[in-house]
Amino acid sequence: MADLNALAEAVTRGDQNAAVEMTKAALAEGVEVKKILDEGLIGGMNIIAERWKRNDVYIPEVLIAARAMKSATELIEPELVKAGVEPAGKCLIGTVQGDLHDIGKNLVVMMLKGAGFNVVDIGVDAAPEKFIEQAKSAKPQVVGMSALLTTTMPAMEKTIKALKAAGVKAKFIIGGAPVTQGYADKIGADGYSPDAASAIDLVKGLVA
Ligand code: B1M
Repeated sequence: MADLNALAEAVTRGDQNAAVEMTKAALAEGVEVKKILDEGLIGGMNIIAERWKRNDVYIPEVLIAARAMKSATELIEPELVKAGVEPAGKCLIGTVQGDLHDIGKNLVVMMLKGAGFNVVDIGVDAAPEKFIEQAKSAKPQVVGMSALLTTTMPAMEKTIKALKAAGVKAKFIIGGAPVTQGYADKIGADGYSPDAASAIDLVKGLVA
């Protein structure tokens, strides 16, 4: 019988082959796809997120866990669509204009996907106009901005102002090494998180 705890364990170990094989077996046994996703795959990513917050694991372990989760999720995506399983929420994320750093942003995207969110990633060096255009078509509940340079932090304020002026109804969150809660408050962001694992809690709180 399918063991979803073992699947979660395989994800936390970053064991891509085991995660894929166990997901295939669970599907073949007729286990509900939402159960495979929630208890097996998201379950595993939740464990790794908690370990990362406690500094029990580091970025490479998170990346390989996310890779295992991604491969297994690809198998169940068509079934999820058929079953009409709703994502936990929708987010749009990009690195702001002038900034090419995307390692942290990509981690945030992976962790959110791991937590069951539908994420639209608009890449790096994203101008306010790009955020507006993509937000208008994707209609996310949360728009996230990443910046790694002190010189590109002001682009976050510019982007939030432009999104608000364009009438985009979403919560705006920011992050990146030089960013602080004080800066988020100053520029009118709805939230800030210091790392990708706590970004999940932040986004969950904002969409609740
Ligand atoms: Co750049 N770089 N870099 N760089 N780079 C830094 C940021 C720097 C601190 C290095 C230094 O001087 N000590 C410095 C910035 C100084 C400053 O502004 N105060 C710097 C500089 C100056 C530059 C250039 C200007 C260098 C040059 O050309 N003269 C140039 C700028 C290019 C540009 O963007 N226009 C540049 C270029 C590059 C590379 C292209 C070579 C490369 C980026 C590759 C890539 O991202 N694909 C690079 C790298 C790798 C770094 C360092 C070494 C590492 C950054 C990183 O990936 N960290 C960095 C020095 C350092 O940090 N030690 C440095 C790991 C990552 C997981 O952490 O991104 O902080 P981080 O993300 C965290 C959190 O911040 C948070 O969650 C993540 C995971 O926990 N988070 C969010 C991030 N975004 C979030 C969004 C959220 C929530 C949380 O909600 C939306």
